Amino acid sequence: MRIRVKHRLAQAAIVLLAAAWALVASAADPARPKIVNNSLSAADGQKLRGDTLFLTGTTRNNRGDEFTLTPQAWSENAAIGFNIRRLWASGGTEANNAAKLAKIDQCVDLAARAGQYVIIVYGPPSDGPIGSNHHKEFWSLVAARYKDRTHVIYELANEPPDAWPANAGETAAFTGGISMAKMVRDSALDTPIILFSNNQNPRSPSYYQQFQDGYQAKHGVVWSWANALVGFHGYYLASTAQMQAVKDRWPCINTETPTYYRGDGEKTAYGQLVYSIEDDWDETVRMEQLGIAWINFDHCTRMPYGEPAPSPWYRWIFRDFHTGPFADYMVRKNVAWWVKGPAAAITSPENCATFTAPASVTLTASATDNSGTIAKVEFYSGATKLGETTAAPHSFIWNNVAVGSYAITAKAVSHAGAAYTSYPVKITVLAGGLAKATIADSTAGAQQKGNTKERAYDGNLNTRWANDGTLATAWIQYDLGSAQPVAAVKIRPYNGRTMTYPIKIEVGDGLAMTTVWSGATEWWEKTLQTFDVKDATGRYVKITMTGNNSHDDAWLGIYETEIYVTGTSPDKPTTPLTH
Ligand SMILES: [Ca+2]
Ligand SMILES: [Ca+2]
Repeated sequence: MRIRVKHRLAQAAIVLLAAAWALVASAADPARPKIVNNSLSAADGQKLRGDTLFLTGTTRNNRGDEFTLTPQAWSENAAIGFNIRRLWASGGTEANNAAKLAKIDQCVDLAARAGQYVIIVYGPPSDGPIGSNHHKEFWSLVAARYKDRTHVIYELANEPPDAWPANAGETAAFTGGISMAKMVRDSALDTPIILFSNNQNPRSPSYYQQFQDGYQAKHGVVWSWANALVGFHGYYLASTAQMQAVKDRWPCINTETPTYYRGDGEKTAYGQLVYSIEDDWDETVRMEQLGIAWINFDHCTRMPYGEPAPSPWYRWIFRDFHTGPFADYMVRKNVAWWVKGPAAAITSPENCATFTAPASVTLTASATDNSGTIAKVEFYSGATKLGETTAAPHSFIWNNVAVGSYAITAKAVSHAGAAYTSYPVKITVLAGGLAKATIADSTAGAQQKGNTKERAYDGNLNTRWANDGTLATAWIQYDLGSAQPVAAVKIRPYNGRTMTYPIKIEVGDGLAMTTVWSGATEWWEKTLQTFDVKDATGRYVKITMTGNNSHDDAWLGIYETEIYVTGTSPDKPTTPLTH
């Protein structure tokens, strides 16, 4: 008897300890988020912004699902300025909902310790529409469990089949969702609920009106939007006007922001064809401009510019594939939000711009300061200060620039003395008197069917020569018809937006070739890159490209090539090379 009592006391102590521990963790939870301007903000007023972690059944993190259960996964992005993670809690074996609870508990605690909010999302259910079987079971286990955790948000269903535009009968399809929403709301009165995240775009306001009307008809109470939001994704075909129309009427959040490449048929890592929409290819920027909270679909990691990343999806958040790192890009778009203190971006000239000596280059920069005011912007070429401005627009004319290559930066300094140096814009100043040579013929190590070598010099920036997908080193050799004094080479490299790779340029008679430039291509594909090669005379110009660690390496190629020669005549005849 006494032993049993002791045992019971011990059990009670354990329960009390567990309860006390939970209470401590709960006390550290960030305060409830709030709906501000029809979107969701943290208690401190900052818009919710973040990315996604996966609990199970996917390797999308690229660091393994187990990474999600580490403190680092929840803390590292606070440095970026993120304040939320979306936790993908379905996937794997959906039947094991109960087995996931311990992991979700852990994530909820890790989020709180990192000062982060967490969205728990389920879906898509594989066993039917909203509210069926495993889906219903999941929320019956989860809804009440975290109701007192003030940093937790529930997203009822990710892209449920019945929320796809192609599916007709939306009213009928809401039946399960209307029941589920009631169950979750009754179990967690104060927890923000994100309704069914529509794929593609926010649906018409009538879609949500149908939900609201159906909810009231079935349950006899009005659905409250005081702590509920419309969820949507924006992969394609969504317009800013559509999003604005929804936001005007309902609280909303974008729970999957994709990255749009420009409208050139580029495919994402998911194999989706994406389109340029209003030439605003970065969904994040649009969300910022509309004042809508957003969650990137992938896990984002702070990446120093130019550092090889596990996948392009790690990179995107921190760099614009065309115009430098994400930070500078957002400053240019005037939607920077995470930089505490000054920030700056060179807005002109564009990266890889080319000038003719003696050049007069107008340098212009955007500068912002989220926590103070800008005292001055200093312009630099490398470590050399060129000049400074104290008032916007921050513009400075750099005169008499000699032949050479320059890395230009703008350094914003706040009145508090804090400073931020922009990502460099690289420009080239070529000697005067150069003429574009005619490329008469070419040979290549390999070529892909349809992307033949002639396309590398057909005058079209958007047609290309491609390697054959197997040869590790890609090379192409241009024949100028006769020996020419080669002074500079311009190319628009393929894949320049996603990687940089070694390149070698040689000039010679086809047998004896002299290396006139070697180094790495710029991370740039928007325009031609200029290589001010060591002047050398020869009939042939050979470009060799070596891939890095991407599987795309063997498809390296060149969209367009321009070879520039000086006006002087070749000093000796060259024996034609027979192929
Ligand atoms: Ca071309
Ligand atoms: Ca040169």
